[in-house]
Amino acid sequence: MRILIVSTNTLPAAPSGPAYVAGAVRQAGHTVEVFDSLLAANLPQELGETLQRFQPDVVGVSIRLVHGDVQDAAAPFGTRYLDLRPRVKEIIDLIRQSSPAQIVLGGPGFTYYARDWLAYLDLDLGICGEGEAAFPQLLERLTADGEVTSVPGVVVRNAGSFASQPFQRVEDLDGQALPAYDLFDWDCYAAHGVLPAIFTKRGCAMGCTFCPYSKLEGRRYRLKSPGRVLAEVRHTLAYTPARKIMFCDNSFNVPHRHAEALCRAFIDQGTDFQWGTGDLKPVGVSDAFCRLMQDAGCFYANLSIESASETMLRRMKRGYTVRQVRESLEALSRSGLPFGASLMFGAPGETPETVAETLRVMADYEIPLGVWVTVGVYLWTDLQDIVPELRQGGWLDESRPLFDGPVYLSPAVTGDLQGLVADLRARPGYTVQVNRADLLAAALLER
Ligand code: B12
Ligand code: SF4
Repeated sequence: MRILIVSTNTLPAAPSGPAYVAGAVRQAGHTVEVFDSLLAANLPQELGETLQRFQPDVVGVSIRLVHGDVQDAAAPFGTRYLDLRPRVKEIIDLIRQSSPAQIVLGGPGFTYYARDWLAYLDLDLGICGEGEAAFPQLLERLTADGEVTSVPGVVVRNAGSFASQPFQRVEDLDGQALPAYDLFDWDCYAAHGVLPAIFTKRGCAMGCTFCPYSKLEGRRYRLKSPGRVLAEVRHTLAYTPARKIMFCDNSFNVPHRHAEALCRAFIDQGTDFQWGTGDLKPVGVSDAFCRLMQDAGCFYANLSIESASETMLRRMKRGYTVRQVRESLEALSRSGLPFGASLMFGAPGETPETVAETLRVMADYEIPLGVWVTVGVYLWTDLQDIVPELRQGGWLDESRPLFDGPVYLSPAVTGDLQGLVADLRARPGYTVQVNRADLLAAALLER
């Protein structure tokens, strides 16, 4: 079959999901092309031309984000909310106008809201969860008898009702196809400041109350071997202009022995590339580990602190203490490694005192690449523990659709949100994103 994979994401990020899925479909014997909306200067024309020329049988549409927030000094609290659903709809409408191909939805943004998406876009087929095995299986069924309802992770919409299968996790990550980064135009990504990204494992043993990932990917780690990660790095860098790659794991350094094994393998093989990670947990970040990362070619790490209040770390079940946050910041500061840090304010239990505790800890350190602060917690799915908790507490109405992107902000910090944001912005190197600032601004006006 002829398969076109379309990435709908229009905020700059590596097309990692589409690349892995494209690789898997190609390995299954199909002819594959990719189209990334991020790079389109004239979306209707370029997508239309691709569809006319390639004549796909199936278009796999990857949905990464549903809601986005971008910096905009003129918007409330300096953050402009983006509802990305109309963009996805525009892409789907363009596909329907130019091609009779079967459309199949997938991606992290689809998994949360599969039924909502199918209804919103008036489509009938999608796959939740990891696509490497399920998407080729679905294509096999489409080629055979069209009976797709037993494919793992499939969601089928038929005359307003839905049938679905639980999704299956890919066990043997080493045995999967390499990400098809060769199909993407990397000079264009470089112009958008986007580096290629690969993942080194799946799973998360932590259980942070605001995050669904230990439930989605499972608490048990599924690790790629160092040899496999190196093969992916080499394959990817063969097609990209920079000698740099990002690891897009949920937490690069957990489990610790895996991160160490990767670094050692990079050193043993004579590192000729640099790598970065947007998610280093403040766990086991010692002088020795920082040195190992540097020797292995690390050019950037973001320490995902989120809070440095003991009360909030416990409440959010982050799995580390303020002491570990401090140890990590100290080791990173001593190492000279360029690093940034991220904080998250406003989860259940947050108060002006817990915010102040966190900021007091942070004030003791210089963070070379700055501190990224997110205010407000998106409520995506019931798989986030705080969602059922907030429903039970009466804060979140059963009937309130999560597809509309509600955001929670602890009432104790809502009172002086203006003051909090102004204080954060005044701190050197701090960047503040207020999630769904439009909602919060409206709620504050109502009071
Ligand atoms: C790494 C990451 C980032 C990095 C990206 C940098 C980089 N180098 O890639 C950074 C830190 C910049 C980032 C930023 C943001 N992120 Co982010 N990020 C992730 C993370 C941890 C991994 C994404 C990834 O690449 N995974 C690896 C790939 C291979 O997996 P995948 O994309 O899921 O693809 C698989 C399946 O989804 C499926 N699939 C994918 N496409 C398709 C297509 C078809 C047809 C099929 C059948 C299947 C399929 O198969 C693939 C292979 O298994 C995810 C959480 C997670 N664990 O997935 C959040 C996640 C994608 N991010 C999220 C968000 C919200 C953001 C931000 C908007 C946060 C913000 N600032 O407000 C920004 C947006 C930035 C942007 N410009 O896009 C959300 C999206 C939620 C949603 N539903 O809208 C996620 C899911 C986390 C969460 N909160 O749950 N992010
Ligand atoms: S926030 Fe990170 S560490 Fe916590 S559960 Fe989610 S993926 Fe795991």
